Amino acid sequence: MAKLPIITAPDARLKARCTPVEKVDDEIRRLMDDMLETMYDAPGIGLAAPQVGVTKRVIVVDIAGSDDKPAPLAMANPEVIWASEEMAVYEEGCLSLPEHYAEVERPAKVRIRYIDGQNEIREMEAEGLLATCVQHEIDHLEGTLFVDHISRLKRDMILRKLGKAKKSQQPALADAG
Ligand code: K1U
Ligand code: ZN
Repeated sequence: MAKLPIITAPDARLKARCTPVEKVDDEIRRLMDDMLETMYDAPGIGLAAPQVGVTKRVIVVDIAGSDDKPAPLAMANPEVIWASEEMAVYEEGCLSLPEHYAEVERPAKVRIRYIDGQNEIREMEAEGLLATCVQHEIDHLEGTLFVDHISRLKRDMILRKLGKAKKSQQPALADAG
């Protein structure tokens, strides 16, 4: 397994619509394993392939706490096939928007269809933090970030701060590009 670098905003690669996986083969299983290692190391509770520069429809999630047994989920082509009318609000973070958080409202329960690591089609129902996290990760596959669900004023403020931070970390690269 390998730890992969996580892309931070602003970056065009985070705005891309990802392509479906045709089959979960060794290459995709390797990507899933690398993404899990990267997520645990960050640490985070989810990660989507575009965050590590891969525009494929692959996500990983594990909302187990540090004292609990790990409960990793790796999904290819995840899709929401049912969402509750009931909504829930969670304070969301994102490894691609480090140190920024905002409350986001999403369906409280969802049913997800996906392909697992053995190339089997599966369905699962999620609620609470798991439902929020899976929806957040599926959004990444469409090039949508949690800041796209909040006011334009707050979004622009967060992206401006991240842009400035990036420029000050890599002045030579930013000036050249
Ligand atoms: O997509 C990502 O960048 C991962 C993101 C997932 C997420 C968090 C909160 C609500 C919805 C989706 C994160 O994991 S941010 C880090 C985080 O939430 C966390 C880190 C350590 C312990 C517990 C949570
Ligand atoms: Zn995210």
